[in-house]
Amino acid sequence: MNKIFALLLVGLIFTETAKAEMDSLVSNQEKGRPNIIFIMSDDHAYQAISAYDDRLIHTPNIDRIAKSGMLFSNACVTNSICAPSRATILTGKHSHLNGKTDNHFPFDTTMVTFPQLLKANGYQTAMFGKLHFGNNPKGFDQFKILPGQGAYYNPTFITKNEGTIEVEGYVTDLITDFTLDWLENERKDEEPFFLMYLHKAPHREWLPAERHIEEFSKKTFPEPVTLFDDYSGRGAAAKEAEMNLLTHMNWSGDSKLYPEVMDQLGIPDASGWDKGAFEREVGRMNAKQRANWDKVFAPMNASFVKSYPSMNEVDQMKWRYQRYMQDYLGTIAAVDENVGRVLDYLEENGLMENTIIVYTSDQGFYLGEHGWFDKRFVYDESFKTPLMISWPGKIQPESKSDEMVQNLDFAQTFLEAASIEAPSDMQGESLMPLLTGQSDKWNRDAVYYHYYEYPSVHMVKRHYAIVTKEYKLIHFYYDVDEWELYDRKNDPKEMKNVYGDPAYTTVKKKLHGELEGLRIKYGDSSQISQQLLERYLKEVEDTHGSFVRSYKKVGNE
Ligand code: SGN
Ligand code: CA
Repeated sequence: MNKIFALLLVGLIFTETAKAEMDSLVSNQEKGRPNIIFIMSDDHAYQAISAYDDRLIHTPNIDRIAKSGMLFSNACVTNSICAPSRATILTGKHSHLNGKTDNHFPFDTTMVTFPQLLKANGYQTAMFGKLHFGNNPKGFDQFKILPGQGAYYNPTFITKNEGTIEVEGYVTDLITDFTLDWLENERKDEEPFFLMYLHKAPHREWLPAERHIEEFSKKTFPEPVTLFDDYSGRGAAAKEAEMNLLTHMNWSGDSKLYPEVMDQLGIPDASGWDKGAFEREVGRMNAKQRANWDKVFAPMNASFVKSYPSMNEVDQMKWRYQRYMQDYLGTIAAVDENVGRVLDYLEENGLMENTIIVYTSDQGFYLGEHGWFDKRFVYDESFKTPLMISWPGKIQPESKSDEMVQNLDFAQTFLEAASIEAPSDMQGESLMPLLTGQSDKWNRDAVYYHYYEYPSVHMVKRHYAIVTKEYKLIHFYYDVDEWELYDRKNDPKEMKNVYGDPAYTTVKKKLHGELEGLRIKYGDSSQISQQLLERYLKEVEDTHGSFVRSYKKVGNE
């Protein structure tokens, strides 16, 4: 009798515990609480992902996300620069409202970010990699982030629990090691998780991992048709930007000539930080890393010394394009391999089932189009950004969307996926209808853009714009007052400003009206732009005086 009673009791306790555990798992699923992994690289152009375009590089692992989910061909940002893009992602607000208009000011930590809301609602949260906010992320149980831009070799990390640490190795591998370590050792099965896995690569100065240097140094890449763009047909902004491969790229820092080779050839340090950029990055290597570097770059420098005297500008431009692509794409090889490590881990540990996986970049990037590198402009290569999202069972594999979605939309998308009500002042749209095949519930046909960081490195003028699938209307302001209009269908390379073309009078009028409508909708105005400009000039005057002194003119927005 006693025995039977004991058995019954054990059975009851077991059932109750198991039931409680089941309940919590079931309730997670019932509440539709998926895990979310947000993978973002820094400056990763969609032209350098084979799911979009396989002419430059194969990225089989990143492509796995597109194959099992949805690929967006018209995803874009609200402000094409690093920290502002991240602030928009985390707050779900345009730059003029979240305050992070440029890379100079630290992020306002009183802003509500969606990870804080996820955490408050039972999500485990972790961030590894590049944030670039000038302060630590809020709402994260765990983080290891790079200070500022971070370094490629033997980088320093700011950590939540161990202070600042310096770690031997290659940044893309290390960020992944931290991520996998957290998934394996800190994550608890009972609660859903939100993970931000944020690569520094392929940001300038584009240092590939040791294992990829030689392989990529031997490749030759197809040139974009606009490599030798002379910017005729557009206004002052394109002509005056300082991001041309021939005239504004650093010889040593970017193209990897040794500083002493610049001296030997009499090439001046025109940017003032050319040789310093090389020392800052290559100078961090340990003896073994440096030996692997020199194995490839010593012969490259020696052959350049021989060929340079007979190179004309066209030859130099072609050489610099190839060098740029070899290094930029070399860094992406490591990103792709490491994304593969994470996807393999999820598959092997049964974590694919209820997990949303996003791959994106903080903005697009020029890979020689218009003769440029860098970003900032609302022109397509930097305005658009790669985006693919998988969620087994919810998102149709190999699906595609050409809707105008923005980095502004992530916060509300993730909150909806987690069944959490979004704060009413967030300005995006949840992508859930698009992801789940209910595109009739999606009715956005135009997006708003505003770039602020000027005067600054690369000298891309302040501008705001409306973009639809068919057209792009842009206003460059401050030290110019110029409008540009592009016909995206008939001029996809954006070589001809048709603002003054009478054939577009009706289109122009309609777009002006819609642009004003968007500015009202999102709460932007000339007065706000003026205040932000004054705040910027005051700050920049203190820290970057030389930029402002030659450009200080009255605003004319
Ligand atoms: C650095 C780069 C620039 C780049 C900005 C912003 N120069 O200043 O080319 O535009 O970062 O990049 S570097 O020689 O110092 O690398 S962002 O991704 O952080 O916005
Ligand atoms: Ca960036």
